[in-house]
Amino acid sequence: MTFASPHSNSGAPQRSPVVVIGAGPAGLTIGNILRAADVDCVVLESETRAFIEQRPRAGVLEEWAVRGLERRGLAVNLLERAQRHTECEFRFGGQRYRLEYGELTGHHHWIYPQQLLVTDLVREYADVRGGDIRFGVRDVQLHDLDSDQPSVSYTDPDTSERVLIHCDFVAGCDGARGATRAVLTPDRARVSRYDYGIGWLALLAEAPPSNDCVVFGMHPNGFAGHMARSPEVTRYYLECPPGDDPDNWPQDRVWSELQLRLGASGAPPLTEGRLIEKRVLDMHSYVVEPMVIGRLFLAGDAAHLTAPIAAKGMNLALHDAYLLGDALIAHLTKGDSTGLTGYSAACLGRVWDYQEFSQWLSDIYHGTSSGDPYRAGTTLARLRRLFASPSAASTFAEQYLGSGY
Ligand code: RFL
Repeated sequence: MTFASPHSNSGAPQRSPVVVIGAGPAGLTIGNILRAADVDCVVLESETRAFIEQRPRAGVLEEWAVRGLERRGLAVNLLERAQRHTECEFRFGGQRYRLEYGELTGHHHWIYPQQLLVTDLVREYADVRGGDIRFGVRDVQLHDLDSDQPSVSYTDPDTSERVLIHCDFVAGCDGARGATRAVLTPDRARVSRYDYGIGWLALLAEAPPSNDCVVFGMHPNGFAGHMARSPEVTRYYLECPPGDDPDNWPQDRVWSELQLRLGASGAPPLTEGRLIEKRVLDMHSYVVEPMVIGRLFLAGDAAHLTAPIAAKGMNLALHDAYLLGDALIAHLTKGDSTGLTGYSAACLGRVWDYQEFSQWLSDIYHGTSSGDPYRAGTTLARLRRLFASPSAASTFAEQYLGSGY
């Protein structure tokens, strides 16, 4: 089947070997890899540069992912400014339990807010490597993906004219709600979706971290999480009913519930601050298989969403980007298609591994508040095992760091 839709072109059609849709971590990393090899591409982004440079999301990066950025000359600021984390803390039954995953594995996490990484990647791509990036584009459409002459069209925000770009390949890096969703018809790709049936109130507080590491609180009222982002800003999560209204959570209620769910003997109270983000996430995940549709190669959240349970999404986006960037260069500069042919399978192994770990961790986070005494009992047994059995702790550490894959 050919995915084609009528397109008009107000100006002369343009041409670029690769069109990247979306300037998130995945799209910008691919753009940078291509530019470093002198392969031209156009990055199309629906938001403004200022907006994407300030959009707060992830913050936990795995060591292998940062090494990948470093190898490609993309981690200079990160390595200067990011914090290293080697431990996490579980709180349940009023007690604190420390898991020293750095000691167990020799590996660590990096904490670096996603918007800073995006800022670094845009600057490197557009200002240093001379890459073509077009912000504020509207109504992106993909055409003729099954031919060897695909194209992408969009409406220019300044002239309101349609622009058509012919290319060899399209990199679909436009996240969970982008234009590439329209291509995912059941005859082209299988989308496996998992709904956790719970909500998380995702919060950003103008307050310094209250602990020197990530804290997971398992409380009968629901899960709560604490994650450092910077010396001034901390991310918190509170389990809530799916579809809950953030207005049901005024500042006072948020802080009293966080203090309660994250409270434990010997733990100082949380440092409170103004809430600068408050949104409800209906926790779900999905995986698109295959991640290739004709000449469209999906990467990052466009191909697989991982609920932010185990902080895996941005790491997976970078993994895809490394593989796709290198495979496109091999094809376009040496005629070697091995990487492109194996791309989907090479990504999906890690994707499913991380999906499984997120699901396992979700059971731990939410078992004690499920209202089901049987689930609460097995959850507490798992938690106790994590701190009684060195091999259980090592397995957790390896999966949490993504170092064993
Ligand atoms: P992004 O970052 O969503 O970027 C997609 C880009 O595409 C643009 N776009 C379009 N452009 C053109 N035309 C269209 N039709 C378009 N539609 C969309 C968008 O504006 C955007 O700029 O996808 P990418 O590159 O795949 O990166 C994925 C990550 O952003 C995501 O997985 C993480 O943020 C997930 N995540 C976390 N991942 C981690 O690895 N560690 C974490 O600690 C972590 N914490 C989180 C998270 C996600 C969260 N939210 C938003 C659910 C915490 C939260 C609260």
